[in-house]
Amino acid sequence: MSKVALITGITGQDGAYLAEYLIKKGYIVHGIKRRSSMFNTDRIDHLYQDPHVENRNLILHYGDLTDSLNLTRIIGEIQPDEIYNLAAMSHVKVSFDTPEYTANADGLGVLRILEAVRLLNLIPKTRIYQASTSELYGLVQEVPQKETTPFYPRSPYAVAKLYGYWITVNYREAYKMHASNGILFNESPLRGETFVTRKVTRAVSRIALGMQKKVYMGNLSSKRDWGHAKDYVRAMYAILQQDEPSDYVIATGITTTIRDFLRMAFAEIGVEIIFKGENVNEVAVLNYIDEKVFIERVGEVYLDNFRKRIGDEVVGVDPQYFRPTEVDLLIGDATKARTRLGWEPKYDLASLIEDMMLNDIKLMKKESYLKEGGYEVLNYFE
Ligand code: G4F
Repeated sequence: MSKVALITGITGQDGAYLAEYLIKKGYIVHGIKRRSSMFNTDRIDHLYQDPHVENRNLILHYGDLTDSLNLTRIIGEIQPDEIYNLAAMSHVKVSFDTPEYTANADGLGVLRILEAVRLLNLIPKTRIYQASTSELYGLVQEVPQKETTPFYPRSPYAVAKLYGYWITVNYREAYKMHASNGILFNESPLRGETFVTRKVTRAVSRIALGMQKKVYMGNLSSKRDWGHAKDYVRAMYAILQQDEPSDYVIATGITTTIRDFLRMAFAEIGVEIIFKGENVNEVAVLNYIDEKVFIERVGEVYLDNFRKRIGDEVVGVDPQYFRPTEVDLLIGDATKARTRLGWEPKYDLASLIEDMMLNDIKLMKKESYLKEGGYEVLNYFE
């Protein structure tokens, strides 16, 4: 008999990679997606099966973490062996604009799932993974951050996730549930376009192809520990296969500034940028092109136009992207996951950026065919 998994947030970055991973392992995967007037299943379209197909291994349900009746009905109907709660309002900056919704979905949503499992008498059967986050460490109290590092959340998002973390621990202790937290630090080519890594790889690709002149960023000095979501979903699965539930940090142990991420993304296409100025007046200028690498990664037809841009500003700072309270430094210590789960990441930051850039150059080329030529100053990114 195949095992049954339920993934909330299946249409997100981690949900898509996890669904693919579990299907390959022979699971029947159920996913909850929110109703939208637009299609929102791009990331899992390659896994989609028509409802008329027999013995489907991917089944989607409409639902929302703010609707306990809906969650309880779905969990009751499918009786999952494993629940991965990945759904959330996950944008830190947006959480300052929508704090109440964020608290409801990211905090109380976790409680709704735990209570549904308890009330349906599924505790002996169902194991629960809660997607906790490195943002819990916020104003960091220890470097690097591990499972025992005290939390200090710095956004409505992180405060809501703090509730999610502790209610998971509480239900584990109170009701002997197999419920665990993964405290993750991760990115990928499937990352939403408004998160910083994807915003950068999209913008660098567009600048290389002549579709955009410049990108405006927020705080260039904050540091993040970025790993590949493909590696991280393996850890989620491993956490639920342990005999005992527990909480784990999943991270690479390397931290990098946003400024250096920009340098590395440009370097991926053979371009050197130089940063000048300070604070809101900081800019990055195109300094040098390694034409062989540019031709290989982007294409010869784009080189002449790009050459003319040496000396141009390609990065600027716009304070609208600053956060009322910032998380300056995140760097995780995943020793517990490495020793207990045997988890090791396959990607480092360079190979993550390479994967993201290759993907975005391909995507943006497709997009540019749909537009007329010429530069546009576009700044519709978050
Ligand atoms: O990419 P970010 O928006 O991600 P953040 O805030 O670290 O949170 C993300 O990762 C967490 C896991 O580690 C998740 F829990 C969370 O749900 C979310 O997925 O911002 C990263 C850093 C911040 O310091 C931000 O101020 O980049 C800085 N930044 C600088 N310029 C920018 C920009 N962030 C965004 N989104 N856009 C900018 O232009």
